[in-house]
Amino acid sequence: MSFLLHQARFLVTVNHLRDLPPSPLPEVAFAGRSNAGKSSAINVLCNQRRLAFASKTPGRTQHINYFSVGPADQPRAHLIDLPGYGYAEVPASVQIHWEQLLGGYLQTRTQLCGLILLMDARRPCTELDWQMIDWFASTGKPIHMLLTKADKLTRQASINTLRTVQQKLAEYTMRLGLPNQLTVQLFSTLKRVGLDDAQHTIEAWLKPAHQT
Ligand SMILES: Nc1nc2c(ncn2[C@@H]2O[C@H](COP(=O)(O)OP(=O)(O)OP(=O)(O)O)[C@@H](O)[C@H]2O)c(=O)[nH]1
Ligand SMILES: [Mg+2]
Repeated sequence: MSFLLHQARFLVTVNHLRDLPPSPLPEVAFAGRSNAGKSSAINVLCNQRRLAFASKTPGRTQHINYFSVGPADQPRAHLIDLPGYGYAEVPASVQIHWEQLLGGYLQTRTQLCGLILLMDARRPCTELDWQMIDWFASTGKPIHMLLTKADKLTRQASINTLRTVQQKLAEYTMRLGLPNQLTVQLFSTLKRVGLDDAQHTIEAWLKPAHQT
């Protein structure tokens, strides 16, 4: 099942929308607050230690990083590590650049099949997370949320958080009359929670039927 993601390599770093690869291959992007665990999730889902650069320093990933998946001589798709948002100690000019890069990419990139939105399970659904949901849900494409670092919560607390977020998403889609395109699960790279479900979702999005 995870065969596709387990063949992955770095492709390119992009800092401007005009530099996005012209490739028509389908892509899945990973977004979330700075430090939410995007780079760590890409590494674990691709079964590699240092594919995407994970760091204790928030704001480490400041550009759009592309990874190719599938056989090296015949890549089948791209995974995208997006710059984290909500990092306070960043100059306003840099913050504005990030927002334009991120918003532009999410709303205009036709190759993008779906968004993986990572939120720390201890503080999910912040204002900026809702802004990402608003931007992307309007495209009609699916968002799958990972409640990361679930290992930091007790089992009961993580289940309660999952239910609360599910409820909020159901209310949101109903209020906006959207199809049921928002899903959520618990996730931990440390304890390897939810890897199969996340891989399955991504690979289902990347299947050829989704490339239209
Ligand atoms: N306990 C725990 N820590 C995690 C988990 N996933 C990531 N971390 C830690 O969280 C920190 C941030 O992880 P990154 O993957 O670099 O986060 P990011 O979202 O890529 O951050 P930016 O690139 O700054 O946007 C690192 O110290 C990771 O080791 C997890 O499942 N459990
Ligand atoms: Mg990162």
